[in-house]
Amino acid sequence: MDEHKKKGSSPGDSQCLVYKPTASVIEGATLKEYEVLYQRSISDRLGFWAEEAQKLEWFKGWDRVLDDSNKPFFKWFVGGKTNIVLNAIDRHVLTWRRNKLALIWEAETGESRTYSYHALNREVCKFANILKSMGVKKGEVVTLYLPQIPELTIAMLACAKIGAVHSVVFGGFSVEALATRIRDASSRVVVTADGGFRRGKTFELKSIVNEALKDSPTVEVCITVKRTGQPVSMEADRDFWLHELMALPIASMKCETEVMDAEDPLFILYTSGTTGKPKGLLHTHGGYSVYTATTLKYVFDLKEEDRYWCTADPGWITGHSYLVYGPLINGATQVMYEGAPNHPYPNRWWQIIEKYGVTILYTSPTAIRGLMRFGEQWPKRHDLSSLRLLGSVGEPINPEAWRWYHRVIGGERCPIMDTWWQTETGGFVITPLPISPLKPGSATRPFFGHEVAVVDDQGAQVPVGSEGNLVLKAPWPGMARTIWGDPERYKETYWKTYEKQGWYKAGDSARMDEDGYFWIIGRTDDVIKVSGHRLGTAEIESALVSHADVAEAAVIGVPHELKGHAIHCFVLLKHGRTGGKELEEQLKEHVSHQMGSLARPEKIEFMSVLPKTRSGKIMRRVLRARALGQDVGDTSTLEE
Ligand code: 7RM
Repeated sequence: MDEHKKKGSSPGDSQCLVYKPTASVIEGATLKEYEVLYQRSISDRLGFWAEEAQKLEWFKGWDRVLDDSNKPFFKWFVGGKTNIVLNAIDRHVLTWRRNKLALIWEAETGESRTYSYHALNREVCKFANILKSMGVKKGEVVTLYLPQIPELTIAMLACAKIGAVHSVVFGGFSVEALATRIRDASSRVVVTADGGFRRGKTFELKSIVNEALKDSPTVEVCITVKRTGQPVSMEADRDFWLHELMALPIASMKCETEVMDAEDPLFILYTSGTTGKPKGLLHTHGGYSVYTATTLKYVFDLKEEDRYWCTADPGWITGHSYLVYGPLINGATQVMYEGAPNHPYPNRWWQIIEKYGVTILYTSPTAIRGLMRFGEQWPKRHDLSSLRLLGSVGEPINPEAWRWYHRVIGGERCPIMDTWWQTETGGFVITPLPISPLKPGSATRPFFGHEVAVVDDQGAQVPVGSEGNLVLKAPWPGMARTIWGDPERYKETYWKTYEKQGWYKAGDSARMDEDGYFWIIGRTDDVIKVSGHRLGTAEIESALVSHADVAEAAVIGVPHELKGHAIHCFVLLKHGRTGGKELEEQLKEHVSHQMGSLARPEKIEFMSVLPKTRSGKIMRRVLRARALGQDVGDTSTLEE
């Protein structure tokens, strides 16, 4: 056994080895005093965060680090004035970093572009001036629906710069999902592209926007990026091509960064919850800047000379925090790639690492499992020796995938940062640091400033090794402040269960082992992680019910080897309709069209009755047990 692998313990994995950091990792790490700093961050939480916040630029310093007078609506750095763009761009272009590469973008097509901090600033200013010329005001929500191209990053920064609030809708979502989000945010302006490229084909965006806009009365302006050149229909006085606007004198390269209160909204990002419509989680300029910058710096030990690559799409929180804001605030050089990992061949990612000398790779278990399937020969053909750190996010990583990632991609020298966090947390919460001893499948221990526990429904700590609810005991700067337009729901969803204790309920179940390491099991609500994408059963169900033949539907997630979880649907047809192969296909197509192909059901079962409680709630637990061939459990509340 290698020196750095020691036998350890973990629930459910008797073969568990503990991977100690190699000498070179310890040597290179900025931070070696984890215990000391962690203890300090707990005993003087506000002092710790104030010290980190001081490393950033502020137009004006804060009066109070934390205002907790109106729990759970916490405020951070109260009285402080900043703008995330002040830290992500403005402060860099005043130094030598103006000529440093901020972004290296490559597309599946092989096309590539690079932006220095200076060039990024220029594009952001121009875009910001275009938004202003369209009448975009501070505090107004602009919806962005774009493929993974630099214009998405630029549009996000342009909104932030002028104090507008961006709402990015993942380009993989479709008509209904988009329309719901535009309506909830009451957006007046939408930014999109004609389409995008994936797996050698083009996909449509503008035509989906056009369809969604029929149901979105608030939208007055739609700006479109010409990406694929596919024909699209443009409406006079509403639709504008970005490149035409960029050529106008209004798109000047000079634009002042708006002075924002630390607590002013930066963005909303919709995410799925237990029931009903998706929740627009709100993040703010001050706390979110401090949190994303600090977590990324420590966890990935980010250095000036790194080439950092986060494979996430900016349409998800991982993209917001660790592809757009975190890396830019830290002045990093990063790679952004548009396309599938295995197109045209399964070596696409390994080729990019070699070509650009990537030093840090941050991706998802789904991607790793998918690439692992093609065998070691694909990564073996490339020189991956530039890599020094790896990351994983989105779902629990199974130990087998972890070991493959560690051995084949990381050459046994790169520690894996398995980062547990959520759209709601804004950034990492449970995560290793490069110097942490690692256990494959565990996100290890809480980040600085966090106290995390596994408790029962009453809030009592469960015994070591037992399953329970994951709670966060103290506020942190990156926390979502509210749900857009629905503060009650924010309170209800996250803070109600442990109101007495004042703890945040994460909605995950977990175990803690005797070393204080956390093992995430999965969601306790009706959220499904499909290939790391967060989907709600409710939205898929309403897509199904919008089909003319469907009376009722229930959706569950079942374990899937590659995707983590897959979508299974149980459908009750309207009187007189009969199910069959053809209708099953039709319904799958219907959900894809309404929601996006990521929500395409794996399986549809036609039922004559759905299990319900006497009060009429569908018992998904019963369906799940049935689908997995398990004991159905207590069904005393089940109606006949
Ligand atoms: C970052 C992100 C949040 C949910 C969360 C968990 C699951 C995320 C991990 C993980 C085990 C991880 N935001 N999750 N990271 N489970 N290990 N390292 O994914 O809002 O889209 O989803 O994802 O269930 O509650 S998210």
